[in-house]
Amino acid sequence: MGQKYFRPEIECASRDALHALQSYRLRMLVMNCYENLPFYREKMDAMGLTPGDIMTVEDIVKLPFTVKDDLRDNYPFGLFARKKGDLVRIHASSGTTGKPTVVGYTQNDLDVWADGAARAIVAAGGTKEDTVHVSYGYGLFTGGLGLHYGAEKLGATAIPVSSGNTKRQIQILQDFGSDILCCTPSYAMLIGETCRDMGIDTSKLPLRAGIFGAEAWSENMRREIEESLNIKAYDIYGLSEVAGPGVSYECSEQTGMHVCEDYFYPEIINPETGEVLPDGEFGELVFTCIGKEAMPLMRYRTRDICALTRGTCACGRTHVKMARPRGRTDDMLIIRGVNVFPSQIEHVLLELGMSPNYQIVVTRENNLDRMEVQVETTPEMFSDEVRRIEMTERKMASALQSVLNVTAGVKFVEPKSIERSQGKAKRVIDLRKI
Ligand code: DLL
Repeated sequence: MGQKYFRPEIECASRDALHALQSYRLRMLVMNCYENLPFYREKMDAMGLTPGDIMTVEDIVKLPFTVKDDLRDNYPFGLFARKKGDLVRIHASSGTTGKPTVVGYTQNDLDVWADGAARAIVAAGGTKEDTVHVSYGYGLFTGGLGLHYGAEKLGATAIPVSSGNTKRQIQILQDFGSDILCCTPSYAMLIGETCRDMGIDTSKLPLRAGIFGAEAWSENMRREIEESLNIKAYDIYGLSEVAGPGVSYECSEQTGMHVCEDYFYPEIINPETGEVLPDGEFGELVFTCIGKEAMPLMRYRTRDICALTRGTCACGRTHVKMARPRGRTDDMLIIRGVNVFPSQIEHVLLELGMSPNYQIVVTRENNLDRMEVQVETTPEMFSDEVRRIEMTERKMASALQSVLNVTAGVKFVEPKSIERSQGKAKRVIDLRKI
């Protein structure tokens, strides 16, 4: 019988105990920010706030927000609340535009992060007896080292494979008998596809679970991965600004991801007004790093669109759950004035039994936006006559129109013609010159 929790006293703590811990840690965070970061001291002074005004977590709404541009404006180390000698690691995330965001960690910060990742592995059924195959990239990206240290903290055996060389990944899965695979969901799909091409019967592999995150994925994609790799697939969420993977994770119930809210205090806000939204409503996810020393962000706006739900989970954990992020406020496409999220398109494709390998190409012709969804044909469709394929394209276009409220062209492309990703998939090619 495996273990159920990594730290039961925290993961299943009473709400009162959590409230007291969060309030205490919030007070510490505010003092740390006020004393060590001119950026926050100036903001608080301008708002007429002193550290003494923040006593319990309910007071968090008085604090200022932090946005990604604040990190860029203070590039590289301006938001570090500890001197260089106290840091033991630096990560950075490149993002799509501008300077990277840089994050520093003390040893305590790394322990906090590894604790979250270890909780995630245990929640996915992992134990110290297991071998954890880590195919997230190692390097400035937090995926590889995050799961790696989580596995070691648990006492499991980490295999630092990193991403790439898919055939070698499969060889290691076979020869080393990995129990748990950690990578992006799009890379898990590619590993499954490559196993099939190589004629490998995945039911013969010891692999039994996967911990997939770092990008948005859907329930349908979960089913595809579970089938092709013959495993149970779990979601994991995190972001480098806040720590890395393990900020939240799925348990056996798979009805949302438990946030490690003893370290990362979550809120959902209306992205336009900044007002806090009630549980269950979708809005922008915000985190306050109440467990961290070197980069203790206050109310960091993640841009992820998400909702929170409370109540003790059937798994026994008491920590709040976050829904799968629906997309990001910044990867939302605006097509002829209509907001479109790649995840909505993916949902429609998979509902109709199409390939999960797709790309969205946006162009502008005569001042009018045009969106084309390119989807790979499946091997079965390949033998279909042209007329049938055209009919399917029309059926998909009409399903997309009714979900998105905007017209999208659909074009089938040959199997394997859309570039596969070994990290985060690139779904949108926006060729508009605006
Ligand atoms: O992606 C950390 C990570 C590594 C998480 C491995 C999970 C597994 P960043 O590169 O800073 O960090 O990107 C963070 O990725 O704000 C979300 O938009 C997205 N993201 C991360 N996990 C999920 C998930 C890592 N499970 C950004 N579902 C976040 C949807 C996710 N989006």
